[in-house]
Amino acid sequence: MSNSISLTRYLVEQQRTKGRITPELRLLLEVVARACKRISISVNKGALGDILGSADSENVQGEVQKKLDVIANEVLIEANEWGGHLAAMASEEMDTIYVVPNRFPQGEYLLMFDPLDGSSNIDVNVSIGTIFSVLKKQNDRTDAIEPVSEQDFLQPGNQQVAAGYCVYGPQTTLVLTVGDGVAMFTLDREQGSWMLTADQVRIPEDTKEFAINMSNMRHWDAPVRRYIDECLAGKEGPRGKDFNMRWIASMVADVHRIMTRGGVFMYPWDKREPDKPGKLRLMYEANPMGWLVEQAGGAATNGRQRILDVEPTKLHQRVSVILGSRNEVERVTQYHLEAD
Ligand code: AHM
Ligand code: MG
Repeated sequence: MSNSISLTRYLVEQQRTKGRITPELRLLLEVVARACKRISISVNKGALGDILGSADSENVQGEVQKKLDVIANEVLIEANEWGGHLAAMASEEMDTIYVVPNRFPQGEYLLMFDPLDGSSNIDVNVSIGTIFSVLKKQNDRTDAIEPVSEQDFLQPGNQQVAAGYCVYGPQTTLVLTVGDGVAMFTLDREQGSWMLTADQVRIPEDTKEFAINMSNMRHWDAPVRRYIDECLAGKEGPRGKDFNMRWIASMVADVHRIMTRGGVFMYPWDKREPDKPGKLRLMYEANPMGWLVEQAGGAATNGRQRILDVEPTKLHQRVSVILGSRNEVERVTQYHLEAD
C-alpha cells in the first residue's frame, strides 16, 4: 500500500494494466466519487448549510425523506446524467428509474444508489454514507428502439461490474470493488483528492462482535434468536467466548467497521412485516455490500442463499441480510437451513 496512489491512478491501472474496467466505467466511477465528495461537503456543513431536518416528502417506501436524502439524490443524478456512460439510474429515493435525458448521449451502464444511508443519523452527527452498484445493460440495446426499462436493472448481484460505498464519518472514506479485491480511499480535504489508504482488504474469518438491532428480538425467527442467544451466553455458553455488540443504525458505518476489524451484521426478516423479506433493499444496499464483503473474503446470505444469487423481481425489493466474517455467516445460515 502506498499513500501516494490516487483513485484516478488506481482506476487507470485497473483499466490499462489489469483490463478489469472499460474507459467508460473508469470515468463513471470518477464521477460517482466526485459526487460523493460534494455530498461530503454538504454533510460537513451540517446546521450551517440548511441541510438538516425533514424535506416534507416521502419516498417510495413510505419513509419521510430528510433534506439530505433529497440533496444527495440530486447531486448523484446531476453529476452522472451528462457523462455519456449511463443509460439510466435508480435510487432508494425515486419510485421509478431515471432514464438519461435525450439531450445527453446514452451509455451502456446502469447505476443504482442509496444516496444517503443511515438517514436517522443525519441530524445527530453520526456516521452516514452513500452506497452504489453498477450493472451493464444486458445485450447492449443502446441503439435499439426499445428504451431502457426497469427490466434492464433486474439482474442478480453477481452481475455487478463495480460496487462501493462512501462513509461520511470522522474521515470520509470511499470503499470500492471492481472485482479485484476491495480498496479504500481516504478523502484528502486539502488536496481535494481520494488517496488509496488500504488495498486488498481482508475481513477476519472469525469474530467476537455482532451487529443487530436488539430491540427487534421478540420479532425474530428461531435461527436468528438461537445465534444471538448463543453469543449472549458468552464464555459459559456453547460458543465458549464472550461477544461484543455494536449497532450504529447506518449500514455503511456498520459494514465499514466489519471491513476494518471483522464482525457480523444482520438485518433479518422479522414478524413485524411477515410479507416482506426484510428491511434492507436488495439492489442498492445488499448487493453492493454483499459483493464488497465477498471480495474481502467474507460472506453474505439471506439466511438460506447467497445474496448475490437472489434473482430480483422488483427494483425496490427487500431482502434479509446476514454478512461479514465468513465463519459466523456460515453458522447463521446453517441454523436457518437446519430449521427448514
Ligand atoms: P435508510 O437507507 O433509509 O437510511 O435505512 C437503512 C438503514 C440501514 O443503514 C441501517 O442498518 C438500518 O436502516 C437501521 O434500521 P433500524 O433503525 O431499524 O435499526
Ligand atoms: Mg439505506
